[in-house]
Amino acid sequence: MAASKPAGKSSAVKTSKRSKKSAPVMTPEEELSAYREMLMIRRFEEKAGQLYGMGLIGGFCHLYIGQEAVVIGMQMALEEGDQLVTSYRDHGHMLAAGMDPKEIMAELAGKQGGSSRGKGGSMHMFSPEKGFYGGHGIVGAQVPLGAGLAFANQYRGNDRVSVTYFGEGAANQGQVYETFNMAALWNLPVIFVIENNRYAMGTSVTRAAAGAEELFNRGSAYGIQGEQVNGMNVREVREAGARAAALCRAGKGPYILEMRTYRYRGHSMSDPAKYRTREEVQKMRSESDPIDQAREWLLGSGYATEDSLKQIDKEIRGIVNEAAEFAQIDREPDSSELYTDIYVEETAHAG
Ligand SMILES: Cc1ncc(C[n+]2csc(CCOP(=O)(O)OP(=O)(O)O)c2C)c(N)n1
Repeated sequence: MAASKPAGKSSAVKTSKRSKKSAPVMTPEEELSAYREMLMIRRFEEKAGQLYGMGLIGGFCHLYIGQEAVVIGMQMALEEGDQLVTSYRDHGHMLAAGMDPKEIMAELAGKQGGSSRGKGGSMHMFSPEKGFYGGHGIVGAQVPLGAGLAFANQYRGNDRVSVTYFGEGAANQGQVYETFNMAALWNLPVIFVIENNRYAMGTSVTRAAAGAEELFNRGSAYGIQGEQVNGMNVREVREAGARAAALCRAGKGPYILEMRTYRYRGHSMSDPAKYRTREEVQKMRSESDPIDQAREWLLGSGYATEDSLKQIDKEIRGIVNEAAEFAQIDREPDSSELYTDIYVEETAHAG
């Protein structure tokens, strides 16, 4: 753990690596629910990858496979009315927030039943009613937005917490530090979740980030506490998330959680991934997979059987297949939609 000097208003800024703590507890129901939700993201993303390969999804598409425990653990730590905002690697966050898989898949395929009526695609979906504020393609741009949500909550005097997700690559962006400054100055109830999946597009974190081993410590100059979390373990994520949310609700925000995680697939759909070995990916999959860990716990403790887990998988595949079918048969947006929901000069389409 790096020694961090007291800074700003905090008399003692505590930053730490907590991954080695004793295993946090979840009830069997919670464990089963976490398993189901993570599997939903995994199967959804696998299907999205297939549809992309078939040419049914165009443009950018960034899959979340491998990182499922982060958003599910965090979501389990939140309460109704809390909010989240993230980058373009956003399908898992939308599912975790409770958005309809059909709407998400249809949006990926550019269809009118999509959540942005087929005009936003993978990186631009929103659902304020579910607390999901996007889906942003500009690296780091969602970070000030997340602090803005927190400011609004504080201003309104409600008890809400906003969770702002960004990658370890985005953690090098200047606007992140402007945001840290304001968030700390005003004690905003925001949790900054750095999803450290080790690679920003094609660059390893160790090549691009100074102090790559301790990104949780990046807020210490502003007096922001942080900790490192095993982001491959949904229990540890949930426990850390609950701790961070409680601090924020007690007026002691902001807080940084650095989730150590891993993406199994390429950065986007066309990525030769020459920056890492197949063996590295295989090792993570076989030794740290978040869904396998939950599965083993459920089987080992007798709260599930091979058959009951197969049944869950079958149900989830059914939901995902239905979403994929809908995305294929639904219509493209009408051409009259070209000029709705966008900023456009009135004369731009005349004549
Ligand atoms: C301001 C800006 N610069 C560059 C890009 C191109 N770009 C898209 S994703 C990405 C890597 C970001 O990596 P990270 O923040 O670690 O997130 P991850 O993709 O690993 O989830 C880059 C450089 C962009 N979209 N926006």
